[in-house]
Amino acid sequence: MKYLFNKDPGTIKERVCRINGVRPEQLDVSGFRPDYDNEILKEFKEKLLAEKDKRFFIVGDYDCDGICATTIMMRLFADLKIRANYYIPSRSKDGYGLNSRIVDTAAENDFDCLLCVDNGVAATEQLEYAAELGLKTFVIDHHEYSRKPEVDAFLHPDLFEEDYADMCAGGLCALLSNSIREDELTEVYGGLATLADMVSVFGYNRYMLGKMLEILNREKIYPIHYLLSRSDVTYDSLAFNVIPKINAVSRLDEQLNVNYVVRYLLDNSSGCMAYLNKIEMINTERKDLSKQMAALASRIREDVNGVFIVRSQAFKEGLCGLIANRLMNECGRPILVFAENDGELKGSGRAPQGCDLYAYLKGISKIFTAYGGHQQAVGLSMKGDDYEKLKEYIINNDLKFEEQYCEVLCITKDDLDVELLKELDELKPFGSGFAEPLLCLENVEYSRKYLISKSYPKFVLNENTEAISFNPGFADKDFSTMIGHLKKDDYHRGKLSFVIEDLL
Ligand SMILES: [Mn+2]
Repeated sequence: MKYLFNKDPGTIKERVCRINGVRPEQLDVSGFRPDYDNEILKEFKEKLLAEKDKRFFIVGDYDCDGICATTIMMRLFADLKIRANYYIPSRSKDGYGLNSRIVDTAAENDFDCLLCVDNGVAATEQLEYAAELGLKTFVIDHHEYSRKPEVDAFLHPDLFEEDYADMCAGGLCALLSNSIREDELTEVYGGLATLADMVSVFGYNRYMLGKMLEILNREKIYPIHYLLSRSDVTYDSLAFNVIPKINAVSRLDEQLNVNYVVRYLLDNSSGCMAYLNKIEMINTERKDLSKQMAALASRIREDVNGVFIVRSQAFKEGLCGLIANRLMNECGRPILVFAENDGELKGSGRAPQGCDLYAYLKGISKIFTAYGGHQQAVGLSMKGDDYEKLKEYIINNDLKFEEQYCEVLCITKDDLDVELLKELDELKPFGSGFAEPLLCLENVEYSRKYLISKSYPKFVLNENTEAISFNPGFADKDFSTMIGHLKKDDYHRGKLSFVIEDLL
C-alpha cells in the first residue's frame, strides 16, 4: 500500500471530510425526516395493500440484510393482520435467490402473492413462472439489474432520488413499512441491515443508523441485547459482535436452518433466549473452522501469475468468502478459494482495491456454472475438471493491478488523547463513501516495548496510549512511522489503544 500523508490544517472533522470528498453538512442528519409520501413508495404500498386479504409468501436472503428485510415484512404483515409466511433459501441447498422449487412450494401451499426481498431482480424467469402459476409477484431488491423485472409491484433504490439512492433491502423494507405504521423494532432492523450491507452512510441510511443506535441505547431490544452479550451498544460492537453471528448460521446451514434466525429476531421478548445458544454455538464453530481453513489455505495455495488459488475438500463452501477475504487482507493479493464437493467446485474470490477481479474472470466465465459479484468480490462455481483451464487462463492473462494510494491523517503524539477519540467518534458512522481515517504518527518514539501472548508487539507511546499490532511480523520491524486507528482500551478505563495497521 502506498500512502499520501495529509498534513492539512483544520479540525479533524474538516480534514476527514476533505479526504473523503464529503461536505461536513452531509454528516448532520438531525433534521432528516423520511419521505413517506414518496410517489414510488405510495404506488408500491397501494398495490401491496390491495392484496391485504390474500396470503403472502416472503422469500428472503440468508445474509443479515435479507434476514432483517424478511423480519421487517413479517412484522408489518402481522400488524396489518395479513396472513404471511416466509422462507430464507438455504445457502448450501438452494443457493442465492428465488428458484422454481420455492415457487412451486408457494403455489402448492395456496399462497396468492410472492414477495421477494433482497433478491428478485435477477430472477426474471422464476418470477414469470410464478405469474404463470397465478401468483401475484412483488419484488423489493437493491441488486443491480439490466432489465426491470415484469412483476406486479417493484421497489428498488434506483427509483429514488439521491438521499435514498443506496438503500439496502432492509432499509427499503423499513421505509415502506414505517410509512404504513411506525415501529421502532423495524428501525432497529433496518439500521442493522444498513450497517451489514456496507451501503452509503449518508442521507436516509445515516438517519436509520443513528435511529438504530438511539433506540438500542434507550430500549432493551432482546434479540440484539443478547447477541451483544456484554458489549456496549456502538456501531463497532454491532458490526463485530452481532452481524457476524447473524451471518454465521447460513454459512453452516447443514447444522441449523437459517430460518431459525428470523424466528429469533421476530421474538422481541426474553423468550428469544431459547434460540440464542444455538446461534452462539454456530458462531463459535464458524470462527474455529475459518481459522483452520485459513491456515490450511495459506499452506497449500498456489501462486499462479500473481493470483493465489486454492481448492480443498476440507473447505466449507459457506466460509470460502471469509477465508478469501482474510487472506487477501493479509497478503494484499487477489485470491480464489474453492470448496470441493463431488467433483464440483464452489468458491469465492477477493481482490484488493484497484483490481477488477469480476471483469477479469468474465473472460473465462463460460467454464463457470454460476458466476456473480463485483470488482473486489466474486462468487463462482465450476466443474473440478475445469480447474486446470482456469489456471491456464490466469497464466496467459495478466490480472491488471493499479496500486492504490491511501491518504492518511498525520497527527502528532501530543494529539493522542480522549479529546481526539471523541472528535473521531462524533464522525461515526463510517462506511461506504466515508472511510474511517487511518492516523499516521511520524518519527515515533516510544518509552517501552513488550510482547503480548509472546508474539504481538506493544509500544508505550505516552501515559495514556499504548500502540499494539496484531501482526506478529511487526515484532522485530524497524520503523519510524506508525499507521493505525485509535480505540478506547477495553481493559483500562480512560486509556487509549493505537491499533497498528502498518509500520514504515
Ligand atoms: Mn442486500
